[in-house]
Amino acid sequence: MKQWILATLLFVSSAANAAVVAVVDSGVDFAHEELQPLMYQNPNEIPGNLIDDDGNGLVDDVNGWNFIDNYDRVFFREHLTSYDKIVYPLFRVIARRQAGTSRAQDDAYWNNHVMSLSEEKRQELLLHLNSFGQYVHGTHVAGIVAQESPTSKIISSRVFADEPPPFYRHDLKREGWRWTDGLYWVLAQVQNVMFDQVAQYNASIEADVANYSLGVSMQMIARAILALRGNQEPTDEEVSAEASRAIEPFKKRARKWIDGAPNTLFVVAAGNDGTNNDDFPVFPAIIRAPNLITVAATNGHSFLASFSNYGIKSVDIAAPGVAIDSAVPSLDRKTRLPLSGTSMAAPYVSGVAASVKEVNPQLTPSDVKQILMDTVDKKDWLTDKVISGGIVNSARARYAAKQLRSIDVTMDAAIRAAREAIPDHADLIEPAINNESDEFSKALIF
Ligand SMILES: [Ca+2]
Ligand SMILES: [Ca+2]
Repeated sequence: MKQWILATLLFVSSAANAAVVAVVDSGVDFAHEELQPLMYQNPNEIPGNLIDDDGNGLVDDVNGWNFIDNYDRVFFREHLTSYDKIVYPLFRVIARRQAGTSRAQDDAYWNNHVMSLSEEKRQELLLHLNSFGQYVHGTHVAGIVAQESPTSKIISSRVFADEPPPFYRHDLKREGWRWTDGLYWVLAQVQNVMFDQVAQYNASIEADVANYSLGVSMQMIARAILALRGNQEPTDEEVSAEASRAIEPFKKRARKWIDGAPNTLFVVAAGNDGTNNDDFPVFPAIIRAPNLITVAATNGHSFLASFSNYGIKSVDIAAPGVAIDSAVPSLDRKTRLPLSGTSMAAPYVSGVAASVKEVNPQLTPSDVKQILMDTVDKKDWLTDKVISGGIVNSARARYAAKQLRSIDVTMDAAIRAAREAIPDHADLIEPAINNESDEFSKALIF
């Protein structure tokens, strides 16, 4: 009897209108108990028979595709054992330091496990944590989508390898440089072709939302190009001009893959340089399209995260992105960790977008974008930072989407009704402004 009830509940929770969310990232660990129920199943593909049953060119693509290795396996749980268990408690401490909520015992832990190390060991540990952060990245992002949209289906498009390319560990001396910047650079330069394939794939599976918690700072590319030309100490103006020039071919290419998937809403992280994307573009965040929304990160509902990029012409909306708790791969398959970055803000918006689409499947990607933008919690401190001037409000967005199920309701009326019915999000804990700015807290932003 109990089992029967459970089965019924599972059936009910699997919504008829389940939105499909593509997580374009480092691969999702669907073995995690929070993600297992949301795993997408390609209905036209028989798993493991080495035949491309649905004829989309990909053999046995049941839960996604590994675009790096070009096969069906998207996650490698066996790599989990190469990480020291200290990564779990350390990431918790680091997240509280980033959020400005660390406690006395955090400081003690920090001193014992980080500050007591030699400089060399500390750098090794930082690389180890960075590598782990990348390994868990896709799972963490998917977990955030799952929290906002628990009845959606998640498909994993893997575009990162577990190990960074080694030749990017020494180049480009810039404060706060992270190896992921180098990795993104490689991806953007060499594998923009891959992103074409990813977009085609997202379109073929009719993904409603595609989350891109990734990007390349064109500032980095511009500095590298200028350095190659012998200009080692360029001015900001020179960097900005070179970045704007260098991004043109990327934009043209991206336009193709975004226009080629008109039924998918692309949700893109703004980037973690703490700079203005209008001046220093980040790809693909800089792309403007009716079916693309770019997301900055806030600390709770209180202020723009210090690392977050912004741009009144090119960043659409903000969402919480500091110390966000979500699923990570672990032996017990149920562990969560807090991570920070615009990579964590974007999937919050993706999850809200997916739930909006489930509330009203008739909405187009541009409708969903407009609803998200027009139902934000307006904040004075975001007025000159993001186009919508506010933080996504999930309940209000869904309320507006629901109003629009009636054909006599206009978008304006639906937004107005939603604004009247649903109050701004109340932030119960006001995070401290003076968050820790140690090397780890600054570098471990995703
Ligand atoms: Ca196939
Ligand atoms: Ca097959």
